[in-house]
Amino acid sequence: MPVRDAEYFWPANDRGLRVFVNRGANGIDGTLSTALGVAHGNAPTVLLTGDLALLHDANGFLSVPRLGGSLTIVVVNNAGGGIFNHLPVAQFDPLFEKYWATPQTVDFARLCSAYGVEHVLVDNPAGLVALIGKLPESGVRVLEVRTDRGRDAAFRKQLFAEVAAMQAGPV
Ligand SMILES: Cc1ncc(C[n+]2csc(CCOP(=O)(O)OP(=O)(O)O)c2C)c(N)n1
Ligand SMILES: [Mg+2]
Repeated sequence: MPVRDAEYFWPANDRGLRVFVNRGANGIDGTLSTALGVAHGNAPTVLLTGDLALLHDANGFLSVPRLGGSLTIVVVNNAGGGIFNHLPVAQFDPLFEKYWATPQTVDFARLCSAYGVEHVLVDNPAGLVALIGKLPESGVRVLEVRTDRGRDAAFRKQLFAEVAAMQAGPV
């Protein structure tokens, strides 16, 4: 969902940021490696990613020592695939949780430590804004933001319903 949320909710601006998305055939594979490639030799770069997408390419961290530049990874950790909460099958628990949401309980602090990468657990919006407000010139760090898949999906539905109601109103 992070790429979709950016598409839905990021207001237009004139900051001149360059945006890359790793779509391909919709694969979540290779996301970290792509971001490291984008960051290499370029301006300080931010990767906004889900937890499963990051884990799918965890060994991408092996190329961190060769990175020329900086990458800040913001991982929205909702402990599984939140995108699937938007499918009709989401009503069918416990099969939904096991086979679609695919929950995981990886300790990202320890995963990062294994690769020698800095990790920060960010527990409030202001903290996140402060940490990405000034990007480092070199190195890789992971900023972990924990969220709740079910609550996120319900909140998106509420926002979309409000927008639809505004559009349906008198012009
Ligand atoms: C290689 C590959 N395997 C499986 C999928 C199916 N798939 C699409 S999104 C997704 C889960 C993404 O989870 P996460 O990165 O945690 O993001 P969230 O939906 O929670 O925001 C999966 C498994 C895929 N797109 N590519
Ligand atoms: Mg997720």
